[in-house]
Parts: sequence; structure tokens; C-alpha cells
Amino acid sequence: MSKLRNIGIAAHIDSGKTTCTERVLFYTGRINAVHEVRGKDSVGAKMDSMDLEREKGITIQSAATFCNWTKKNDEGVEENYHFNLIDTPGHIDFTIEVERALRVLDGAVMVMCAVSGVQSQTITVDRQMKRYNVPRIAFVNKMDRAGANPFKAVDQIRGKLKLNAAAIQVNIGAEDEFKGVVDLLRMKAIYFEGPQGTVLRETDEIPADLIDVAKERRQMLIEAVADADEEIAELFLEEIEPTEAQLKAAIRRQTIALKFTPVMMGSALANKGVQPMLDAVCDYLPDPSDVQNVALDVTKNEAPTSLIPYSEKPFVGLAFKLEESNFGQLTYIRVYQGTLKKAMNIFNSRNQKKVKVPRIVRMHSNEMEEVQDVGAGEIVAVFGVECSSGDTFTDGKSSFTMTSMFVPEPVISLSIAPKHSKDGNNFSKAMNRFQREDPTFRVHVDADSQQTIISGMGELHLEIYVERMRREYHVDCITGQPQVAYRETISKRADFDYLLKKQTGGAGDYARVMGFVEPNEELGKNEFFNEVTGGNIDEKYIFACEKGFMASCDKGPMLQQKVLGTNMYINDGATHATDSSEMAFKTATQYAFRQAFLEAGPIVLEPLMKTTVTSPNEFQGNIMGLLNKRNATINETEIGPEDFTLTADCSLNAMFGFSSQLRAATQGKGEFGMEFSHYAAAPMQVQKELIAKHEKALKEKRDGK
Ligand SMILES: Nc1nc2c(ncn2[C@@H]2O[C@H](COP(=O)(O)OP(=O)(O)OP(=O)(O)O)[C@@H](O)[C@H]2O)c(=O)[nH]1
Ligand SMILES: [Mg+2]
Repeated sequence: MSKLRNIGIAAHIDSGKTTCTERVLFYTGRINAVHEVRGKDSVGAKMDSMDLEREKGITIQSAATFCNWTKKNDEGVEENYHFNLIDTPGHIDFTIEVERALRVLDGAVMVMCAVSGVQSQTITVDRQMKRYNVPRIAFVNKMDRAGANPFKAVDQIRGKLKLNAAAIQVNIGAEDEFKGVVDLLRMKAIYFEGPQGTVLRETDEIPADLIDVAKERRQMLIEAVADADEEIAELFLEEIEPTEAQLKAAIRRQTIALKFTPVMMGSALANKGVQPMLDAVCDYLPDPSDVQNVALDVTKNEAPTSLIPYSEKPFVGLAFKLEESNFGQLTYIRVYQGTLKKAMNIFNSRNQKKVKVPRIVRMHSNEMEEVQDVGAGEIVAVFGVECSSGDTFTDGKSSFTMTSMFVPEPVISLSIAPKHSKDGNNFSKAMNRFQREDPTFRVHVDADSQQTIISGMGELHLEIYVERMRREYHVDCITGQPQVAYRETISKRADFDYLLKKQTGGAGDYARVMGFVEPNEELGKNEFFNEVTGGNIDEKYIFACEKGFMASCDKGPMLQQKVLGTNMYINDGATHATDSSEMAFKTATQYAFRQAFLEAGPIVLEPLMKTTVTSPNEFQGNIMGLLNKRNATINETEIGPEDFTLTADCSLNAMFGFSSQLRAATQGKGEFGMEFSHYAAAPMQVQKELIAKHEKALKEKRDGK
């Protein structure tokens, strides 16, 4: 177990995660030749196995693989390590892939670009790593690029991500002249030579012009570790130089304790620096037994219980990702405790369903290798186990469930329909599949228009599914304009007293509900409160009221968009002996809600996006102009020697078409990224327009009928 590492590679888009992973697979002997992302040989990297990924040169789905790395220990003895590795996508639209990888991994390599440093998605990934307490090492990639500066990245990790980080290497040369690194623990120079950097030449001779830099950086490293580690702090105070073993042990301790981040550097594309990074994974990232994993015991009121990664213990595993394959559903499972064996019965904690495990495989991107059993701490995939993503499995002897992962809300949606009606079957098959695989992709049929609406994290996210529908299911689709997912809320309290009374021949409808609606703090979950005393409304009718409230929140009174941050209290009412019914109370509550909501200072909310734009300095004026036109709030501008980066809050609504305008304004050299930040009130004018447009559409539909 001490030789097992479950690691993820996560970073900003295009920083070189897949290129690094390709090198890892090559140096560990897992693949025989290196193929580049967007390479001229048009083969494409192993981990980007989907055609779409290879065409676009981006990762869309995370891919898992495993490999063995032989490392010399401090006594010079070779030791064999086993890695399970997940390469994740950088584009924010596929962020759920990062989320669920980090949920089950023990450690991560955060890749950064040596020119750009900390970028918008670096910040997102940082947040995700912090959410699941994932220890990490940082790898500053692209040291061969013009303007590369690894220490700028270190400063930004410290400044922007607020992490106690220090370089454990310094670079020998940079840009075209980048040759290798100086290892600051051993004070040795390492050069990467031979074909594809496979030959490591180590020497005690540090280039003369680097000796001072290396000494200074080593001192900074010791100071940073001393900030977190008592043992090193004591030595530091007594001005004793720690030994290599002491320093290494302290870096490992504090990295695992999330109090220190060692930073390394290299260039995956130029085949430099990857092997020491693999050594660092062994040296500094935890093995499964170094990490605390907790499950909730359902029989003991969900008391948290530590899982013990012993293969002899009862089995507990978490299904963190599903994939439809030619051979049926493929379920990725992290084994937290016990052993998973072929033909064994496992139980889904959510519904107690028993399933037999017909096949266990280890994944190597899109290929698989069958295995008979796997022990604690491993990551594998199984066939024939129907479940949802996030389900916990046990051997039936315990009732553990593990907390699931954070799933962000979709912000953009569009209507979709198959072009030819004969494709209806495949269309729904694909929709079902995509929805089960990806919790951030939602499908619903609008009750009024009968249109199928898909929602997701961004334009690219939805575009990819439409394209996959065409390629994998041969269904051409017609799609509507992308729509922003607006929300509705209120700004003050309003009381209601609503009487529903209808007499239509036989039994009538009667329900009276009284109470108020009120905004809750910070756009929280909508809540319903029953404060009726004295039995004026029967318990079962209260339940119907709550249902009415839920239905109203699903389709708000202004735009029929979801309601946020609104509480409803019912404190009195009246019931009729014969005419009251659950239906009547449900309906009355919906009317009451509508009335009160519209009196409670209603607001249309729109998603604000944290937007990061990077471009050569000469275009700064143009970009400012574009953003000002969109009423963006500019939070930060950082001007580098050639490029500048700015972050701004922009409404998603105003950002449609931005990518082509940015391209035009920067001769194609500007780039931007967008990530959902929060909901905020839309400008008054926009609110009015949206409501008017919605009412017009409603009226047209009514008249049409
Ligand atoms: N100059 C230089 N380019 C690199 C380096 N590593 C990767 N690249 C290039 O950067 C581009 C993106 O590389 P990828 O490996 O696909 O990056 P990624 O982080 O996996 O991207 P996503 O998965 O889409 O987020 C490709 O064109 C690579 O050839 C490097 O060390 N130096
Ligand atoms: Mg990639």
C-alpha cells in the first residue's frame, strides 16, 4: 500500500495536462511512443481517446490509467510504485469531471503554464482541491516558452491561492535554452538527454551562474517548510542545516497535512522535468493509508466512521463515474476498504439492491484489462453494476454511505429536437445516457411548449453533446438559441390571505391559506414553514400546500424560471367540511404564492460569470472597450512583460458572441475563460424586457390556442 499512489492531474485549460500524462505513460513504459495533442502525426494523445477530443485538441472527459514507476530510494535501492492516474479536462464546462476525480483521489499534480502562472481555472481547481482536502504538488510546465518564469508562478501560488509554497528546484536556462533543473534538496543538477529525454544526467556541478540563485531558493524552501513544520523550525532557529532526509520527510508531512506545496518545473513537450515529478509523487503525495476517509453509518444515525484501507476489512467502495460502453454500463469504483472480487455480491447503500460483479477491469484510457480482484485503495471499473453516480457499495455487512460530490448548477439551456422524427428513439436513448453519465447535464420537457430543453455548464458543454448525438447516435438535431438560466427572487416580506372558493354544481372547491413570504439569506434554498396552530388546516392539507409551494418555486411567477431564496410561511386558514380537498389547498397555495411574490419586491436574477481575458498588451484598449460595452465590472488587471490578464464579473447574457469579437479585436491572439460566479439582480431595463418578452410569448400561445 505504501507504494500505491492515486493521483489526478488538474489545471487550467491547455496548460499541458494531457501532454504530461502522455510523458508519464511513456517513461513508465505504458506506451511505446509519444503522440502529441494536436500533433502532426494526427494520432493524438493516448488519454484523449474520443475523436472530438483529438479534433479539438482539448480534453472533454477525464480518463483513467495506471502505470508502474521504478524509483531509487535514498539508499539507491530500486522500488516499484503503482500509480492510478486520472487526466482531467481544463475547460470549465467540464468541471464536474475534475470534481469527481478529486473526490476519490488521494493526491494531485497541479500543472501550470510557466508564462501565464495562476489562471482562472487554476483558481477553480484550487478550490476543488481544497474542498476535498487533496494534497498536491505543483508542476510549472512550458518552461520552453518565451517569457517562462517559474518563480512568478510560485509567487502567484502564494499570493493568489494563499498556499504555503516553495520551489524545490531551480531551472537551468529557460525558453530555447531550457536544459534541466537543479534539485534543491540534493543540490544536484539534472539534465534530460537522449531521445525524448529518457537519459537523466545528474551531476554535483551546478552551473556557476546558478549557484547563488540555488542557495537563495534553497533557503526560501527551508523557511517555508519551517513555517509549517516544528522539527525544521527548531533547526532553523538554531541555524542548523537540515539533512536531506529531514527536509524530505518534513515536506512529505506538511504536503499531506495540506500545509505546504512543493513546486517543480519542466516542459512536457520538450521532454524535460517529468521524471523528477514522478519521483516527487512518490516522495510527497500520500498513499491511501495516509488519507482519512470517512463514511456515515446509517444504522447509527449517520455517525461518521473512519474507513480503514485494509484488504481484509469488509468491502466499501464509491461509484464516482459512469460510462456507457459497448459492453454495457461501466462503473468506476474507488475501493476504500476491503477487497472487491469478481462474482462477489455487493449492495448499493442507497436502495439495498444486491448486485453480482460480473467483471472487473483496470482502465487504460479507452482500453481495459481484466482483473480478478482488487484491494483497498485501488481504483477500477466494473461492468454490469447498474447504479447512479455517487452511490456507495458495501458487502452487505455494514450500512455505510459516503458523502457525494458537489455538483454545480447549470447556467445555460437550449431547446433541442431531432431533425427527423424517425430518430426519436435514438434521441431519447442518447439523452438518457448523457444525463446519467454527467450530473451537470440536465434534460427536461417544458410542460407548456412540449419542447425538450437541455441545460449545462456552458455553450461548449451543450455543443459537445449535440455533436456527440450526431456522431455516436447518428441523430441530427435542431437547436434553439442558447438561453441563460435566469432565477427569480423577492426582496421583502409580503403577507397573503387567499380564499379559493368555487361552486360548480356538485362538490365545490374550498381552501383558505394565510401567511407570508419572505426572502431568506443569500439566495438559499426555498423553505416552507407550517405555523398553523389550532387545526384550522388539517395536516394532510398542509402537505398539499407544501407541494403547491414547491411547484410554484419550480416555475416562478415572473418568467417561469426557478425561484431562489424565498421562504413561505402558512400560519392560518380555513377548511370546508365537504368542499376542501388536497387539490384545492395546493391550488390555493400556488395562487397565494404568486400574489404575495409579486408584492414582495420581485427581482429577476441573472448569472454573473467570473471572466478572465488574456492577450498581448497592445490590445488592452480594445478589450477594455469590449468589456465596458458589456457593463463588466473589472476586478483586477495584471500587466506582464508581453501579455496582460484581467478578471471581471460579466453577466452571461452580455457575453454571447464575445469570443468572435475578442478574436477580431486581438488578431486572434486574445483568449478568455468564463466560470459561473453567482446570481445577481439583472439591470432594471433587462428585467423589464425579459418580463415583457415572456408575457408576449405567453399571450401569443394563448391566442394561438
Ligand atoms: N511550448 C510548450 N507547449 C506545450 C507544453 N506542454 C503542452 N504544450 C502544448 O499545449 C497545448 C495543450 O496541451 P494539452 O496537453 O492538451 O493541455 P491540457 O492541459 O491537457 O488541455 P485540456 O485538457 O484541454 O485542458 C498543446 O498544443 C501542447 O502541445 C510544453 O511544455 N511547452
Ligand atoms: Mg487535456
